[in-house]
Amino acid sequence: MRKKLMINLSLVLLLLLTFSVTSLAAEYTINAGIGLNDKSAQYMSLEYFKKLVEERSDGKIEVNLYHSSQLGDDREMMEALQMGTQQMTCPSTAPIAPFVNGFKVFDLPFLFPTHEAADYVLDGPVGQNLLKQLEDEGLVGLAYWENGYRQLTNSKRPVESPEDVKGLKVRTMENPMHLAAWKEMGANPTPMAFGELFSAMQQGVVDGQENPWGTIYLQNFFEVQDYTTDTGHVYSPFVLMMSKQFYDKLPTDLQQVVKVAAIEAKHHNRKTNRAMNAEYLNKLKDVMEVTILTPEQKAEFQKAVQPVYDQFKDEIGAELVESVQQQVEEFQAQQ
Ligand code: TK8
Repeated sequence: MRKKLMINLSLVLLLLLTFSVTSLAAEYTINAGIGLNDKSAQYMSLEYFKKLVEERSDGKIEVNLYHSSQLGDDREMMEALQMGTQQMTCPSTAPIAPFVNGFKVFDLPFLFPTHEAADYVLDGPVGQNLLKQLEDEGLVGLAYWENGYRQLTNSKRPVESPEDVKGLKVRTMENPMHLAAWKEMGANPTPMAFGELFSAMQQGVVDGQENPWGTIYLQNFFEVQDYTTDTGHVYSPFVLMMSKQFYDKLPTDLQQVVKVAAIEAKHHNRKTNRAMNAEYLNKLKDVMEVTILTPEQKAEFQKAVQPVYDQFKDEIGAELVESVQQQVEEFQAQQ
């Protein structure tokens, strides 16, 4: 009995020692928050980022992950980074627009014809220059990750044309481009933080929303939405970003560890997200009425939202809009 007690005691001591050594080794703590839950590709890629950073910093940096808006909504988390009370987040570009106006360009409808065209522009000079502009706002843009093509869901009726959208109360991200696009189709759009969305649909405050297939499935939106349509009306990038206050405190070698891990996790994220979105569209066919638009039907949506370009071109910056469109054409010509 006495021997057994001694063994248990030494085990507890060993555990305490290990824990204290690990926490002692961490000189820097990154608290990273996102809005999606821990089944999302975004969270899986953050786990991969965490692994790379903790290993390559020899434990000098520890990364704590918080999902499902535990640390606040996208805007609140970006403000926390500016204040230095949180170290990382990964919002869609849409809520970034109030911080750096140029990010609005990525929320122009039907801007990117393919994932690869999006990668080409985001990883090219235009996308990278916008990331650089975040630094004036106390944010360090590390890499573009992927949210994906946004698809409409609703609880009222199948949607095959812009006509079917008329009168639908559609939740949008807090971004004027999204509001304008749905107004052009005759919907009643309501901007709302992601964390409030599920209960708003459940209570009928909104009839519908739009997000990639992975989000629609993994956040259980199908429990409160009966119909979905592959509108694919906007390609949403995520921006993995860090508090500049925190980043500037890191020694150069650890800044490099973070930057390289963000890029490696970007490739992991795009690959995982694309595979998951294809898989979850199939799963949604078992739980929702899925409308797959013909090319002619999709062209009707593109035509309906075209006025958004004229409405916002000057506000975004005509030169920026034209350079992105030119880069897309350049990429398409190489295919
Ligand atoms: C999650 C959001 C979400 C976005 C939205 O934090 O708000 O609908 O698509 O992914 O960023």
